[in-house]
Amino acid sequence: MKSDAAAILRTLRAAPHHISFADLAGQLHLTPQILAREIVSLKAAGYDIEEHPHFGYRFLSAPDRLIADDLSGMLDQVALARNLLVFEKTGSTNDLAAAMGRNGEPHGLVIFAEEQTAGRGRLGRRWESGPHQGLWFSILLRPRFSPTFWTRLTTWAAVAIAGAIEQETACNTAIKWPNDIYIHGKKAVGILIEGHFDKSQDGFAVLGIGVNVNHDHFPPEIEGTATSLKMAAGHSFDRQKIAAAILRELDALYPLLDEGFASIVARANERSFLNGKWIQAVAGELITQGRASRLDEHGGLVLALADGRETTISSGVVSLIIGEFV
Ligand code: BT5
Repeated sequence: MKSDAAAILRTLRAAPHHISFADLAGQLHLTPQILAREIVSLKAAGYDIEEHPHFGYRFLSAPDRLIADDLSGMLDQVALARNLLVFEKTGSTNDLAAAMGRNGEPHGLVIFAEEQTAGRGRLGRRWESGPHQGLWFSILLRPRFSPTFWTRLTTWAAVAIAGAIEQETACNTAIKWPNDIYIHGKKAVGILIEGHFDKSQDGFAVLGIGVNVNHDHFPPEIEGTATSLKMAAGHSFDRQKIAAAILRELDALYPLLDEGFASIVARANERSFLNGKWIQAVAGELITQGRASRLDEHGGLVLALADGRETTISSGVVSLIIGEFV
């Protein structure tokens, strides 16, 4: 897509009503011939643009494809999405972003793939990322703050993504510590943060995000635990709009990672799926059982143990304990 087309889309999307041919051409400094030609190409690419004989143009819908220029056009001023790429198919977007990070790519690279053949979760677990149904993307971050605070990234990401999804879908979202977003008790989003440190250069982090958007069903292994925005809301969504909302919210909350993290933790506590529930956390060899009470100021999960003591876990795989606590 050329920049004229991206500018036309940006203006049409932002217009509350129809916009006349003359106004659109004037605002974008396009000749009538170029404007007419670009509109024809956009329609041929699957954009639904109404042409009213008196009122002019109105944006109706985008094709169900991620288009880098269009998405970038929706993210003006979003530093986190400085450079945005879309691949039709790749192994894992986290691997692509890491490879570009090792080559010195600066902060704010976003890589989407319409399909991942080796999408992964934590501990090498598989992440189901079929074509054109979800948002599978990774963001390259070069935080300016000390790596000791990098553990904050998961809480920041979860709060921003949960908030953006709630705004766009009107579905209630809950954060299942540390890295899942649940809707109606099932997982709709997974987050995977990987830190990369190399003696020869500053370190960087890759934030991987998987959002189930328009799935109608899932493979048998996860059908009991996974959901999509469509399954939760009862209708499908424009994936680009959801992606843009998530990137905007991540960008807006990014400064709070450094100063103001307490407000992110407060939001995470408000949305916590686990608070008040009996859980078992497994971190390497260590297994801890207790009642999740809150997130602490670093985003760690505070557990009340059966003997009355408290302990905090900073990472791990958490499952609910159903039935009596022992
Ligand atoms: C996660 O891991 O939830 C992190 C997932 C991150 C995926 C993104 S997509 C873009 C980027 N590129 C990548 O390669 N990864 C990131 P974890 O907490 O370990 O959860 C994994 C578990 O979730 C699996 O073992 C399944 O049980 C379940 N699962 C797999 N695919 C799922 C899906 N699409 N929706 C819901 N649950 C799923």
